[in-house]
Amino acid sequence: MKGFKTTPPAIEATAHNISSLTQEREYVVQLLDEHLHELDAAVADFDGHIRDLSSHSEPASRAAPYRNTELPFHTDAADVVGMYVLFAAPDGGEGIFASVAQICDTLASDDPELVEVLMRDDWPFVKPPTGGLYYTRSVVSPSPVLSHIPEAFFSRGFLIDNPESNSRRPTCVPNLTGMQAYALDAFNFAALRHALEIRWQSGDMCFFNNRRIVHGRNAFRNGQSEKQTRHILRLWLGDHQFSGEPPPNLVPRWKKIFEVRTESERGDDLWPLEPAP
Ligand SMILES: O=C(O)CCC(=O)C(=O)O
Ligand SMILES: [Fe+2]
Repeated sequence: MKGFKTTPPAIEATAHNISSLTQEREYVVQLLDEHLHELDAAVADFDGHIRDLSSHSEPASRAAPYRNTELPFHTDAADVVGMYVLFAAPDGGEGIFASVAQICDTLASDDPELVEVLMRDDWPFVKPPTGGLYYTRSVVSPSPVLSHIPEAFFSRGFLIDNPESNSRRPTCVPNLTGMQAYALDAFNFAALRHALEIRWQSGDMCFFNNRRIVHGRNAFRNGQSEKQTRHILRLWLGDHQFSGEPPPNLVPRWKKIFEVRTESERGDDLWPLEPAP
């Protein structure tokens, strides 16, 4: 397996295809089978090793993806996300996916105010991309390239205090209003109603439009052997041509992640091949 920080053309083309295809259709989840092992090297180009590391040091401080607990619906920081399932869990760990447009349609027919609340620029997110304690922006925004299509950009950890996290929400940061908390719950329940659940098998690959699909996973239990230890490689891919810029507040974060680096800047920069303990 190679670990150089480059994005091979095959993967760049995949990001492009997913973005362009999902202009037409609600969403596409592409699964490839385990015979495509020649793609191993390409997909290993990223440091997103998703594994339960809670038995390593300081288990209480592990961020949610690196535990074996449920991950509620959220988006990552990318236009397209790729996942390569090195090993699936013998028990649980299914991926769950739901279309943001379908969720918003459901909310709009239940109570149109919910969509308005989600689209208002007053949600208090911690960890601003440009520093400071918090900033405000919307949870759902209209696509900059397809104005009627809603896109989502959020994860609950940035909006709600989590007693299990090592970075607790500072007390001076505003909490969600009652209406925001209600809208976030309603979003989650609507997503569950439309969810596509994927029971991963080792060797599966999946690429999806991270701006138009929210994702999560069920809790899982690993088995005894390495092959029964759930391990997913996660890629974040940018595709400005089809997706356009994210909401203005997130542009600095996207730029930092997807800035084009010259060959010399890359140097012998390597992605870690093992999950960090
Ligand atoms: O473990 C999974 O299936 C997904 C992990 C995930 O969503 C993340 O790390 O952002
Ligand atoms: Fe994620």
